Order: sequence, then C-alpha cells, then structure tokens
Amino acid sequence: MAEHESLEFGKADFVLLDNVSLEEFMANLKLRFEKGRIYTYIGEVVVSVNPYRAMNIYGRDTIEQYKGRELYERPPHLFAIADAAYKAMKRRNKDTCIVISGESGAGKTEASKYIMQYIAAITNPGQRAEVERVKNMLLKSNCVLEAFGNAKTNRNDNSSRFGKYMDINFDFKGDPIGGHINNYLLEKSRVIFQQEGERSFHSFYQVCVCVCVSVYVCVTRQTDATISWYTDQMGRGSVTVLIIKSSIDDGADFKAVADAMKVIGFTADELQTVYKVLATILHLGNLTFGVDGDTTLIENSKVVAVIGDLLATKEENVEKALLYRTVATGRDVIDKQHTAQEASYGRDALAKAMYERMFCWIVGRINDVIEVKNYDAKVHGKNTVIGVLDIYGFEIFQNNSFEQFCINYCNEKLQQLFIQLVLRQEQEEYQREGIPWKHIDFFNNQIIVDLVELQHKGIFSVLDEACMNVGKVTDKVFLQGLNSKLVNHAHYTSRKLSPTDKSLEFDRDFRVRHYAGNVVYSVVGFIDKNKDTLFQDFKRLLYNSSNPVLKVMWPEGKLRITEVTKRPLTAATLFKNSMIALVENLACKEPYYVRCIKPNDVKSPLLFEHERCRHQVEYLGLLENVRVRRAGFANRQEYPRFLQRYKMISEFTWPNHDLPSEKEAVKKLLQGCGFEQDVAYGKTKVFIRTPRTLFCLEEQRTEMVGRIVLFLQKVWRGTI
Ligand code: AOV
Ligand code: MG
Repeated sequence: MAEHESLEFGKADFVLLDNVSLEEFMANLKLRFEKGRIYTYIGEVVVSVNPYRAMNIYGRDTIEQYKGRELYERPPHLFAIADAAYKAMKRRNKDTCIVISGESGAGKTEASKYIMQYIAAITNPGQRAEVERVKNMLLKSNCVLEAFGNAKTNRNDNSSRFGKYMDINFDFKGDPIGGHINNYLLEKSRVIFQQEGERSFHSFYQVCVCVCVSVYVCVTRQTDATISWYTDQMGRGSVTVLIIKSSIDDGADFKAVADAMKVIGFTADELQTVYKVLATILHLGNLTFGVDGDTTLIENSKVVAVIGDLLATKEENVEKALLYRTVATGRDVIDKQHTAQEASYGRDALAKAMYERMFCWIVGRINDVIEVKNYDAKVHGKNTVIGVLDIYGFEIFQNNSFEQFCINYCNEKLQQLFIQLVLRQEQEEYQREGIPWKHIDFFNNQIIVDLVELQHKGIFSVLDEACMNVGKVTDKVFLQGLNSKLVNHAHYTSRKLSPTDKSLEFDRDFRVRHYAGNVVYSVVGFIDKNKDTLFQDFKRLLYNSSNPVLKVMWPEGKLRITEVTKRPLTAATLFKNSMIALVENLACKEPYYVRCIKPNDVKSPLLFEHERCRHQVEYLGLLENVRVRRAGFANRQEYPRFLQRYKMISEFTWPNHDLPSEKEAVKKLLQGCGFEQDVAYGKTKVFIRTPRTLFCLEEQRTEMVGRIVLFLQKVWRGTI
C-alpha cells in the first residue's frame, strides 16, 4: 500500500494482487526477492525472505524513516512491525508480542535481533542512564546466549538449539526498564553427538582456540581435550573443523562473548567456572571404561585427575561417581558397581546435564541483571511488555530423533496459534466494529498437535507410558505402543502399518505428516532421552565441589540418597507443559507476525528455488492469510486519522468540516468520491475493502497536495 513503492518491485502487500492465486503470489515473492525487496506484507504480517547477504537496510537512517510512522506509509520492513507493536503498547497500553516463525535457517534469529535493535534505538530519548544500562544488557545477552545455545547444523551455520522468548518491560514513558528471558529445551544431546557436517555448541570451539583458557582444556600432552570425542567425531581435529567453517570466527567470538559476559556482570570466578565446566565436558569425552574380571575401571585415569582439579573436588570422588551408584535397598545403602556400558551412559549423561545446567544458570544470571526491580505501578503507571519469540525452526535431518520431534511439535503449536490468532483477530475486529464476517477455510493442524500431545492417546503419552513400564523398557516397546494406539491416524504411520513403504525401517521408524512436511523419526534413544536419568551420585559430586559457583548449579545434590524418592517429570512432559504455557502467554498479548522463508538450501543470495519456496508459502498458510485479509477489508483506519490524511480531497472536509462527528465527515467525504460501495463504517474505524480504493484516495491526495503547494507558492510570490 506504500504510495512511493513503484510496481517495478512488485506489490508491497500481497493483498494487492490482482488474483489471489499461488502463481501470482509466487511471482510477486520472486520478483521482490530478485529486486532486493526481502520484506512484503500481508496486511500487518511481514513475509521475509532470507537474503543471504548483508543488506544496507538496518542503519540509523532507516530506523529514523520508520519511527512513529504507520505501516503503509513506508516500504515493508521489520522495523515497521516493531514500531506497530511498540505503538500499540505505548498508545493503547497493550501487551504485545512479536512471533517469528519459519523453518531452520529462514532468518528468525536475525530478525529478532534487528527488532530488538530497533526498539533500543527508538527509546529513551531522554538518555536516562538506567534505561541505557537495561538496553545494553538486553542487546548483549544475545551474543552470550548464541555462543552457548547455537551450533552449526546442516541447515544453518548458526542454528538456535534452544527456544527463546524474551519479554521487554516498559515504563509509562515507553522506555525499557527491564526484561526476562524464558528458554526452552536445549538440544543437549548435541554435547555428546553430532551428525556428519555439524558441530557441537559454539562455546566449545571458542574455549579451545582461546589461548588464555585452553590451559584447562589442554593440561598436558596426555590429556589434551582440544581433540575430544565429543566435539570431533569426524576425527579431523577440532581445529580443522574450525577452519572449514569460514562463516564462523571462534577466536573473535570468544572475545566478544567474554566481554559481553563481563558487561552483564559475570564475575571473574563465574567466567572461570564456565570455562572449567566446558573443559570438564571435553575431558569427559575422552574418558573410556574397561573391565578386568568383574571390575569396571577407567582406562585413562590421568583424565580423572584433571577433571577432579577442574571441578574442585577429589580425584577419588570423581572416580567413584563414575564407577558406582549408591542405591537404597530398604534401610541399607550400598554402592553398586556400574558395568562399562552403564558407566559410559553415566559419563554422557553427566556431560549433557552439566552443560544444560550451566546454560540455564547463565540465563538465570542474565535474568537477575535485567529483571525489573522496584517498580511501583502507583508511581510509574502500568508496566507493559513486548515479547519477542525466536525459537528453533521446523527441521528435517537425515536422522531425526527425540529432539527433532520436540522442535517440530513446537512449530506445530506456533502454527496453531497463528491460525487461531490471525483468524480470531479478524473475527473479533469485525464483531467489535459491528461488521458482518465471512468464514475462510484453513488447513487446521490441530489434528497434528493432538497427535503429539493428547492425553492417553498422544505420542508423548505413549512414550511416558513406555518409560513407566516396570519390565524391560525399550524403544521398540514404545514403537509397538504407538502402532497399536495410532493405527488409524491419518498423520501417523510406520513400517508395520504400511508394510510396502521401504523408506521406513521395521522396529525403528515412524513417520509423522507434519503441517510442514513428512518427517521420519527413529525411535532409538527416545526412552533414554525422555527419562533423562542422571545418577544422584553426580549431583552430589557437583554439589560438594569446593567451587561455590559450581555448587549453586546443583542444589538438589544436597539430598541424601534416602530422601530421593519422587519420580521426576519426563522430558516430554516438561516440554509439553512449557509449550502450553508459552502459547497461553502469547495468546493473551496482541500478536505481530514475521513469517520467514528460506529461498534455497545452499545459502545463496541469488537463488530463488521455486519449489522450495512454494512449499513454504503453502504450509505457512500465506495464501489463506491473504484471502482472509481480502475477504474482509484490506485496510482499516480510525476516523480521525483517516480524516487527517484525506480531508483535502473533499470540499466538505477541507480545511475543516462542520459535521456532527468525524465518522459523519468521513462518510460525506467517501460519498463525494463515489466509494460508498467499497467501504463499511464500523464504530471507531472505516473499513476499506479493496486496496484500489485506497490507491485512488492516495492519488487524489497527492494531486491535491500538489495543487495546494502550487497555490501557496503563488501566494508567497505574490502572484495571487
Ligand atoms: P533461523 O534462526 O531461522 O534458523 P538465522 O536467523 O540464524 O535462521 O539465519 C540464518 C543465516 O541466514 C544467518 O546466519 C545469516 O547468514 C542469514 N540471514 C538471515 N537473515 C538475514 C538478513 N536479514 N540479512 C542478511 N543475512 C541474513 V534455526 O535457529 O536454525 O531455526 O534453529
Ligand atoms: Mg535461530
């Protein structure tokens, strides 16, 4: 709708398409991408195509152009959405949220950072020191969280391996006074295993290259963990892995992260502890177990000594925790020796848990610093928030496991929210304004959400049930459970249910027809990952460390063996509950959407892979989004604002009107122009059905403004 956008760049809003067909939609999307116009609207939704190159559209001057402007006044941009969310929050005291969705590598995290930068740039005109501090912390937290929570995958060199929802709190002046970060399920299995071509979390490579901390990692020649099985499964040496990844500079990133952590307020001891935990995990990766008769033993005991040092605990305590577990049998407490296999399992569980715990602790420390303190609503007025959601995108890998299943379920939940809110918002607005509404059909993915989360019948329930079995619990038993419960489900199948389908392995795979495509999951590891057992002995080991920073990460290590009775919630249940809470939280805010599209799989700035993009447009429901928007009214404006913009085109309203209300004045204006058929009058807003009407209004306005300017020039020159 932007008046200044020439058609050379295609339509700035898909609502303006002459025909709403997939072909026209795709043609417009492609044209705009090729012309370097990566953003396009569907009403108030921004569709973004990853440009895979640096764009000169995020600078200070661009920010100034969007500040305080209405959406349709400027070319489509993330900044316009951020501004709309900000205005709604400030003018109407509304809590708003910006939900960024799209598959892995589509540009969500980059978008969330630009949005944060925009909000930081337009606020605090008074330069209050406390507000500046908060803004700085909010921006700095990104770099820290990315170092610990992102990794190179085969889809994205900087893929988010955790979900992030960040609230920014504002005071009555509209300045940020704090924030809060919620993090969701970190893909911790990455700590011990990565698929070919992938890396572990960035933080591991960062400590390895930084000379000043690598002392922890590379203690002696015999215990050099810069080559750790955990981070170097291809056997090329982690340094090689670093070099082949030219898009990542671990050395520079290390410094940036350390600086950011210092600014945020991590103490020197805390930073050292973080490095020691990373080093411990790398050393754990090199620990191997053997057997001698009926004794399990550690083959490279030098590593144990190093770990003891790093964890500030005795070597023999580490060894004992790795080789034995304490079990309570009735009133007796005995030490039971692990088999080599159990010991390996315990070692891996420890590595994963230490990393996850540290990650959550880092988030908690950041929250301590950014959380709003001493806010008195009586003095300061309502404290409003803008939430920004940037989560892991839908992904399909060669091997898909429990983590992909959770990630893809999360994307199903967000798609469901989009369907509900985008429809609900429209419906509610028409209802509120007293205008009739016609229903448009969507593919509703609720059926897939149910497939995963329904009580008793859903995949998570079947998994929890399998984990609860007293007998032999295996992944295969879980798959059998699925096959019997979901035999007739349209979105579920397995080899047993589709015997001719050779792409599915017997007793191993199941396939879910997700809204975004078919994914084959291997059940291997589902049970273990869901139970997520960490022997209590490790918790006690870490709690009893004489390093106080490490100790606080493990408060439950305080419990004695006889006190630990309750079965903890499974990973699936915890994740499901956190997703339900997230969706509830988003649903009570006014949502703004960014829908990201990945143009190709080779990170090329030039390639618009038609089929790839078409698929995304379809599953994101973008065409339906346009239809809903068009079946309703393409544009709506509050009467006063409308009048202010167009009053010069009617003799009844220029320069002032004498009608009883602004609504009446708008009616008179539109009748005079002959647009009566194309508009509807709501209680507070005028609704314009076709964009063409708005264009005509804009044209007339431009013409009148031109005439008025000419007239005034003549007056000034004295020729009139
Ligand atoms: P994601 O967050 O959607 O994936 P990212 O935001 O990490 O994807 O984007 C992936 C890569 O695409 C970035 O590292 C950039 O190289 C490039 N990119 C994305 N947006 C832009 C932009 N606006 N300008 C320039 N380059 C961009 V995942 O986290 O994997 O779902 O789990
Ligand atoms: Mg991301």
